[in-house]
Amino acid sequence: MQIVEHENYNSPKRWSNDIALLKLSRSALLQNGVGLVCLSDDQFQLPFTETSKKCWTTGWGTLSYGGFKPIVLRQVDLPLVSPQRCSHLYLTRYDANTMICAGRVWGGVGTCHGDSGGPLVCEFNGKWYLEGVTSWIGLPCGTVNKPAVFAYVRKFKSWIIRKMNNALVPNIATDCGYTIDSTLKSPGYPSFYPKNTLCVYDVPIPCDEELVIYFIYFRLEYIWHCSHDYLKIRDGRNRTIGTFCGQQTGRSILVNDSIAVLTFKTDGSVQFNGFHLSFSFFPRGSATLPPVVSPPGQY
Ligand SMILES: [Ca+2]
Repeated sequence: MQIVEHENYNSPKRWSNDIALLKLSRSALLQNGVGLVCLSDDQFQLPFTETSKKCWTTGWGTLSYGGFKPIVLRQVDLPLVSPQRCSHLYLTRYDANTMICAGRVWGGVGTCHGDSGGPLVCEFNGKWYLEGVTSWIGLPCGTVNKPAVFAYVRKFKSWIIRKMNNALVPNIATDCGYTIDSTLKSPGYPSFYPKNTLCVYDVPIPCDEELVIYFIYFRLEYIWHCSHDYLKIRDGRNRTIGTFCGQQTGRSILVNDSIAVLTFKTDGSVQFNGFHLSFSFFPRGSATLPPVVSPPGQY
């Protein structure tokens, strides 16, 4: 696992930029209790003024100030608190560029010790979006006019995407090709790819979108079951979408998940020119794949 901390954590104020990314060494298994949330989206307006519209936070933190921790995950709905109001309540401690506040005026509910790092999610059009990461709260927790403060995910979106895109560079071998304008070329392309290569590329797929990988050019050594050289495409649930070798130029592959993982492996003999792929993103359910005529060597 890799931890990507924010470079400006605790600056300019205490707990400013209180956010980090975890890159898992393998994909999480999505199942009961483990799911995905959409990254906040600027097309939806945050409900600072709609007191009827609540956002929710969850956590394993203490049930009262200095109290016990729960044995089940707890959740509570909280109205957002406007930046003006939060700035008024917390004065010098509040950093409008990196913090967002939520809580009821009279307190009684909210975050407390042990909840930090948990989510603040809001619903738009029937989907849940991550808008905050639990950071700190005025003590004692749950008192009047002490809203919970969260890392302001919207303000970190470009930072998150930048850090995630850095993950698009291969995470095992070096000299594994590179990306330009949403395309990926095999190492050495258009010349022969090297022998005994293993490259793994992660392609993050935005929420509510699906990915079409188009093989602009594709030529690997062809052998039954692609056991010598291959490009394997898997999704975030570790399901294999396809393992490809031989001549596959013109093929399109659809990935409907949060990430596509591409593994390129070559053996010690017989090289070809490799591949040049392009990545296109479409709203989920809207991509159409052109038919491929008599594809050789795909399993
Ligand atoms: Ca080979």
